[in-house]
Amino acid sequence: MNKNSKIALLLISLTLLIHFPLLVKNPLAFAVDGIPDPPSIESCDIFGNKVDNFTLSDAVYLNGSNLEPGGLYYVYIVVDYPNWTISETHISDLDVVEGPIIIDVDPSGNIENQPVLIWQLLTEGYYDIFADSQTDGLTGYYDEYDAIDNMDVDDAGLFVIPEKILATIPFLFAYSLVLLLKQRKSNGTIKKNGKLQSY
Ligand SMILES: [Ca+2]
Ligand SMILES: [Ca+2]
Ligand SMILES: [Ca+2]
Repeated sequence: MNKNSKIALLLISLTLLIHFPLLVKNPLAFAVDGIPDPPSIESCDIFGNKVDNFTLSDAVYLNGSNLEPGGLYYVYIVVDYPNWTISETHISDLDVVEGPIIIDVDPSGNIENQPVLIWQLLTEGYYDIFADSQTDGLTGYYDEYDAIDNMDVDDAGLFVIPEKILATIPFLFAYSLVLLLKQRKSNGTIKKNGKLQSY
């Protein structure tokens, strides 16, 4: 390859490098233009930080976005449901543990005064959250106007465990680490004066 060809190749490469992000981004930007993001809800703490693992003494709060502006929703905490299907899943398919909690949506599509408290006096288990629009779509059915909190922890939107288990996890981890180090030490060898010696 002569010098000019190399320079040409370099220029083409640089041009592609500079424009590649635009080439990738533009079709996507075009595809999503005008299509609003789907309604969304998420379990969180009192400060609005996303939380998926709770203990029995915690309280569950909810954040929401892209909901129907000015709309009204019924929110349910349900036992983790694996088969959410648009237009098919009905409230009678779900094991409701809390709700309906009535929430209002502000003009921006967020839950009014979020985060809002949706569950106290928790019980152990894996759960999803279902926000069923009462002002759009089919009430009682999960449809495209609704939002669910799902698939954060395995298949569930959140889970609740006793404090004891949560406090035990760091202890068990530290204990396992000590055992592991002890094991390695008792099986280990060191190099001393060029020879491998057990210690
Ligand atoms: Ca609905
Ligand atoms: Ca689920
Ligand atoms: Ca969640």
